Amino acid sequence: DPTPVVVTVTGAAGQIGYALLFRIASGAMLGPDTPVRLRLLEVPQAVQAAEGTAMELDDCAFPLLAGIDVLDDARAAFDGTNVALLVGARPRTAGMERGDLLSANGGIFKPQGEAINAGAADDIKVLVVGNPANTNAYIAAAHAPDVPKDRFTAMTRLDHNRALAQLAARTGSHVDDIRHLTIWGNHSATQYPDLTHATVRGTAATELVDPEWVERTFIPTVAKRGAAIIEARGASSAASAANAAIDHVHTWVTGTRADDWTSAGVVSDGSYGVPEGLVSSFPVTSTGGAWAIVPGLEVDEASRARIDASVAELVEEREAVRALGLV
Ligand code: NAX
Repeated sequence: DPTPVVVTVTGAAGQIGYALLFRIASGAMLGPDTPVRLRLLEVPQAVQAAEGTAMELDDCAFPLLAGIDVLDDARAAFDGTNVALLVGARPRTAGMERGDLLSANGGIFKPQGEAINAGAADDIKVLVVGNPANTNAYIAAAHAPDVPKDRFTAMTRLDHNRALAQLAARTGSHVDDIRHLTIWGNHSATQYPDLTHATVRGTAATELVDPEWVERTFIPTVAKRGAAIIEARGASSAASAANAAIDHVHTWVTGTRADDWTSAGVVSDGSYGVPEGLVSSFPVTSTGGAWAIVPGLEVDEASRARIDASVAELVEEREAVRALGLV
């Protein structure tokens, strides 16, 4: 039997955790031939709830599930980890200043970065879901100097999938007919869902939809979808977020299809004018377990302005965490 892949999920007792763990254990993330060993990391007060989820995982009798540990210690949780899904974060509460939000998350992602640095497996892959995801990934990476920077990623796959769904609905096509959509920048309302390179069944998307729909409907609908879900459901997106996390890691491990790319927050190498070192969303391909930013795309003037605006927000967040001494 192959050695199980160790998958650590933080925030395991939360709502995304509940939607995520069963799919990982069923093989949806790493495939039907890869056994997994789950490590659930929670804060002490939520360990009991995570143990309840572990009981339910046992009760599924998943053939691929090699074992489950529930832990409240980051060092133990990331020891030997191959895939880390950092979901647990401090949410912004009413009236909270950005500095307080970043400080609270620095208090989570700094020690987790250190624990990954200390004990994770050599092939560690990290996906940060917990918000502010890009900057949390930046903080974790900064505290893991021995881990290659390209192993730290932030999730914009949910935004990507939302953009696919909106464009498919508008063009009367199926999501699988669409290629080359991109989410640029921060996983926030400033993100830029870009269809200037997208095709629908081989036809340029820009020939199928009018610019006014793109500006007034497509971009804001994708960027504000999280708020719309909260409004409708009375709770933030959980199953779709978990699904996107599964998609992100699955693509990372198995690769993108030949004629397409996807979107992920990765550490910038300076491409497209995004300052080196920032964790920003780009069009990316995955081959052999490594992401690469798609090179050489033409960026029109309107796209340039939108990318710059979202990247400016990332720069501000980086300055704020520097000023707070978090990196
Ligand atoms: P919940 O509040 O349901 O769960 C969060 C869990 O994290 C809680 O059980 C909490 O005890 C745990 N936690 C807090 N600090 C921890 C620590 N230091 N170590 C381990 N666990 C810790 O939130 P949920 O709805 O599951 O959302 C989780 C995060 O995902 C939030 O930050 C949310 O903003 C973010 N999201 C990110 C998305 C993305 O596309 N990148 C989309 C969905 C979601 O909004």
